[in-house]
Formats: sequence, structure tokens, C-alpha cells
Amino acid sequence: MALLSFERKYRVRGGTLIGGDLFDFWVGPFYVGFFGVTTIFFAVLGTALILYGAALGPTWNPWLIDIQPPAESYGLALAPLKEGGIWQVVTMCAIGAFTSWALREVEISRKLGIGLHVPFAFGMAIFAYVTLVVIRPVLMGAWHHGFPYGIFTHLDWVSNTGYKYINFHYNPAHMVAVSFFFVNCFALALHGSLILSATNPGKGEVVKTPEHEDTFFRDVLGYSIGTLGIHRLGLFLALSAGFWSAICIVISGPVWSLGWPEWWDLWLKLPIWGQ
Ligand code: UQ2
Repeated sequence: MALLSFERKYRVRGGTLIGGDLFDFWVGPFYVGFFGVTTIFFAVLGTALILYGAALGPTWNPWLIDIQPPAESYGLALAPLKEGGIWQVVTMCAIGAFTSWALREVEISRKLGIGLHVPFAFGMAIFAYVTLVVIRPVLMGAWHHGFPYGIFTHLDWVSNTGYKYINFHYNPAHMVAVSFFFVNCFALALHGSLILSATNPGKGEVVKTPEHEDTFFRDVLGYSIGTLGIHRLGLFLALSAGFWSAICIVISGPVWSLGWPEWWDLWLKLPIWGQ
């Protein structure tokens, strides 16, 4: 089915989550929808506030612009705009925009009659962000613990937060997250290279089939996970990387406030060593 005739078939009203036909239309290639409008609203307001915060600051150097969360003394209260309130409203706009984008993905998926895997996957990224700027700061009792919105300053925050726990690489959930990132990278390298090897042949060569792909890995490893399986594995690895990243930071402070190397002293305290 040609792309244009397919689009005529699926570009019909319905599948919306809210407001019925309200904003249920396309602008050029883009679906709008209620959540397209709310995405634009939050993104424009949040960007304008970042520009306002930059105008108050000492520099327009894009690397150095910095929007800081409130001082610790404000706790979980709203702060004046110029004392961290900008950071608080930018955070609300970011969560509003990200959530609206996910719900727009849900509406498009419903129109197409496909699964909700894409918005679910994006939801894991939103969860990781919300863990950093809402869940962990609330558990620690102050918005101050969110990370600042600046290119260099958020890097400083990551470095300082790591050193607060002496050596963050001893955090067991961080170890799990990093391992998932590595295995995800390995799996995508295997998959990308395998697909190109079979479907992007040289001039005059014929495109090969999934049987060729299966046979390659059966010959090498005695096992092929299959064409559907590799995508299930890829989604699992990617979601796990994001999930354990959120876990490793949310336990740093709320659950464990000493250095992470000391966490491993539990090994010496096991009741199996006698005394
Ligand atoms: C595979 C397969 C694919 C693939 C890949 C494999 C035909 C096109 C990459 C091989 C993957 C395996 C054996 C799993 C490796 C396990 C981990 C944890 C990395 O068999 O089927 O489809 O792309």
C-alpha cells in the first residue's frame, strides 16, 4: 500500500483520550491533538522562563547559562522566581511537556491500532527525569536537591553528587545500570551489523533473508534469539538501563547516606564468619 493511500486510511478522527474531536487534526505531516497543543504551551513557557533566567544571570554564553533550584532553606515550599522559583516553574513545564508528548504518542498509537510500547518506553525516560527533580528532592525534604539547568552546571552537579557518596561506582544499583547500558550497546551493535550485513548487499548482490541472520548466529553461537526476540531483548535492556539509573540515584540519600564503598561492609557483617 502506497504511503499516501495508507495515510488516507489512518488519518481519521478518533482514538483521542480527551476532548473528542477537539484539535483532532494534522498540520502538514504532524498530528496536533489536545496534547500537541499542551506540549507546545509547556515547551514555549518553559523556554521563555529559561531565557528570562538567563537574562537575570551574568552570561549569555550557552555553555554557562545556569538556572539553579532554590536554596535548601526553602525546603519543599515555592520560592520567589528569582530565588529558585524559575527552576521550579521550568520543572513543572518540563514535566507538562514530556507527559503531553507521551500522551500524544498514545493517541497516535490508538489511531493506528498499534501497541503502546513507544509511549511506555518514553515513560521510562520521564520517570528517570522525575526521579532526579521531584521524587528524590521530596524524599530529601528540599527542592534544592534537584539538578540545575545548565550545560556545565549540571555536569558539576553530577560530579559533586557522586563525590558526596565517596565513590559512586561502588553503588550496586549504579553497577546494574551501567551493565545494562553496556549490554544494550553490545546488542544494538550485533543487531545493527547483522541487519546491514543481510539487507544492504553490494551492487548486483541480492538482499538476504532472516534465515541467513538466524543461521549466522546458530553457526557462531548455536543459538539465534530471532527477529522478534532481538527487539524484545533490546527494549528490555534499554528500559532496564533507564530504570536502574533512576533506582541508583533515588537510593543515594533517601536510603543510603554514607559513602557507597562502605555499603559493601555488609559483607563483613554477615553472620557466617563467626564471633
Ligand atoms: C539474532 C537475531 C537477530 C539479531 C541478533 C541476533 C535472527 C535480526 C543480534 C543475535 C542475538 C543473540 C544471540 C542474543 C544475544 C544476547 C545478549 C544478552 C546480547 O539471533 O535473530 O535478528 O539482530
